[in-house]
Amino acid sequence: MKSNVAINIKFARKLINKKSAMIPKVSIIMGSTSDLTVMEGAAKILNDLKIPFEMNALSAHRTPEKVEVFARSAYDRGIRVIIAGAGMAAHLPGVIAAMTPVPVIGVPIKSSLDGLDALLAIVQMPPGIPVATVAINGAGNAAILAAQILSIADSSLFQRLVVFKEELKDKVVKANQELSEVTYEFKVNP
Ligand code: AIR
Repeated sequence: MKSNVAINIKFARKLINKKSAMIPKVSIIMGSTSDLTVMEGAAKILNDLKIPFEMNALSAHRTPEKVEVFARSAYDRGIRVIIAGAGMAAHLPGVIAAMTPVPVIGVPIKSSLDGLDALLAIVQMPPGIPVATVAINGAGNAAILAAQILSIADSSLFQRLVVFKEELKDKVVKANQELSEVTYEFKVNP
C-alpha cells in the first residue's frame, strides 16, 4: 500500500501541473459574448504578461443577481482588478464598482451609436464610485493598466512591464527606419 506522503506528493504535483490550479488575479467580465472579439485584446496582454485571469459573461441587466454575487465575492476569491466591458447602456462596470472596493476598469464597447453611449455610461460615474475608463474598444489598454496596478506589489511583474514598454519604443524606432526608406522627390530624410 502506498504511504500517505507518496499520495500527497502525487496530489501536489497534479495541482502544480494543472493550469486550473492558478488563482486568477484579474477578472475579465463582458456584458455579452458578442463583446468577446474586443475583450480578447485584454486576455492576450494578460497572458503575455503571465498574469492569471478568468473570463466570464455577466450582464447588469440580464443577470443582475449573478453580477452581485460576482462583485461581492471577487476580493475573497483573490481578484485584485476587474476589467468590465459592455456596450449600449453599459452599466456593468459601474454596478460592479458599487459593490466592491476592488478597482474596476471599464471598457466601452462599440455596439451602437459608435460606442459613445457606452463611453458616457461608463465614464460618467457619480462621485464616490470611480470606474477607470479606457478608450472605446480599448481592452488592451485596460489589461496594461490592470498589470500596472498589480505591479505595485509584484516586482517581477514590474520588470516585465519595463520590458513591455521598451518593446513599444523599439516599435517606433523600427517604424522610423521603414519610413526613412520611403522616397519622394521632395522628402528630406533626417
Ligand atoms: N449589454 C448586455 N447586457 C447589458 C448590456 N449593456 C450589452 C453587451 C453588448 C450589447 O449589450 O455588453 O455590447 C449587445 O448585447 P447582445 O447580447 O445583444 O449582443
